[in-house]
Amino acid sequence: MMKQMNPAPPRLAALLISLLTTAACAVDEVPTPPAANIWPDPKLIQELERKKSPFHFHESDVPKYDLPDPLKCADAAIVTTREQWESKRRPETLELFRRHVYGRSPAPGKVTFDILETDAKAIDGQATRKRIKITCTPEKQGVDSFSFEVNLLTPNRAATRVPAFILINNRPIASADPTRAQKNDFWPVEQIIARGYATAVFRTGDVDPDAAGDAARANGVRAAFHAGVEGEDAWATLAAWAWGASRVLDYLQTDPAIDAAKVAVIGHSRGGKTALWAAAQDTRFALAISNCSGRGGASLARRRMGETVKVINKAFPYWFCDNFKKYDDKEDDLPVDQHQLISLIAPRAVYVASAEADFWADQRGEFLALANANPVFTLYGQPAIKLDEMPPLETPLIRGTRAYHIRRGVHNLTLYDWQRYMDYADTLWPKPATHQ
Ligand code: GTR
Repeated sequence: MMKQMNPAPPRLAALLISLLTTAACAVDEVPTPPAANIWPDPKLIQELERKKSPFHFHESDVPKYDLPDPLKCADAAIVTTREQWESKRRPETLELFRRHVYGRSPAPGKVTFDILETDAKAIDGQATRKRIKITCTPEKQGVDSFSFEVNLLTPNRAATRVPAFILINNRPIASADPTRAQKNDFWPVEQIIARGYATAVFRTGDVDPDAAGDAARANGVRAAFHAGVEGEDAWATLAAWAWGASRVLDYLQTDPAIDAAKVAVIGHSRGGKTALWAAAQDTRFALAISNCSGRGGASLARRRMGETVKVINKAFPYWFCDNFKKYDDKEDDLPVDQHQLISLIAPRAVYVASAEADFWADQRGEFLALANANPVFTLYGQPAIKLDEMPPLETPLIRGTRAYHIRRGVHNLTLYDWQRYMDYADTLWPKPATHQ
């Protein structure tokens, strides 16, 4: 187990930051973040107290916990090189997440694409929109194939292949409408295209219904692809959606407008959990973006803040594999925690973001999972993130291939978030000279 440094409680941290920054100002005149930017605002805590919120939101409620060491192998050997990580502990870690958390996904079988519609003058002529049907046929003969649709918008002014963001849309079509009849900052396509990126979107429910029960399951990909993936570690809905994101990437690899080595997978909340699991398994994703993903996403389960394992398993019993239910109220028994999920993405890029008032998702737990992935990222020469350097509001922390911000406001995916993600992508993937 890794020694878990206890981050300073928020008010103490605020005081320390203000003392330290005051001292720094006296010497260097370094501008300090206004006190109002320090998270959490005590008023938010008071509001939760007033409402008698039944979940834990005080830092003092976090139990003492030890995180599994991401570099420690099943035979107790400690990984010291990238090669050992990639050949030994990374596969072991993936297997633990498959077996205990998200379940085991099947191979996609034969994957084919049909362009159902092309509009070369989308968004006032700024973009080309394609609607594509993706069909996957299991290897086993006599089994039904499964199809779902994705929409892709690419900038018309691009002179070369462009990077793309795949949005996993867990909300109604109005939140991410490819026709742009309805506009919503959940998917600000106009801005994405204006900044020279392509973007694809698919709806989670088209891959696997976001509902419990056999009737729902019968309408999803898990009905067609069940052979070899049954039992307590069979794939569940989040894994099915992640599998869908990989199929979208299969298509993007064939599209001449896309630079498939520069594809980000992004999701909000349940979509954010999915984005992380997709990128953990599928190393073709160059960047994973977890927006307010919370429990089962970026936040550390062992902190038991906000939504706990038991609560999420009760509310959404079909999101995780059956084995995950064994950890209700037993977070310390989990053989992995979410810093290891983020470690699986190393050295590729991961951006984790939280919202100021989203205590249910455990904002600090999200930051700490990112920071506690240090041992694996540093194996690749990436800089470390200190456990006590959670940044002030709307002050992104960029550390090599990891980034984090906490935005003002509530649980949502907003234009502010997208702007920061694109700013970060700009640094990862500088625009070629030919690109206007
Ligand atoms: C919440 C749930 C979270 C999160 C979110 C969402 O109700 O408790 O785990 O996934 O929904 O997807 O909107």
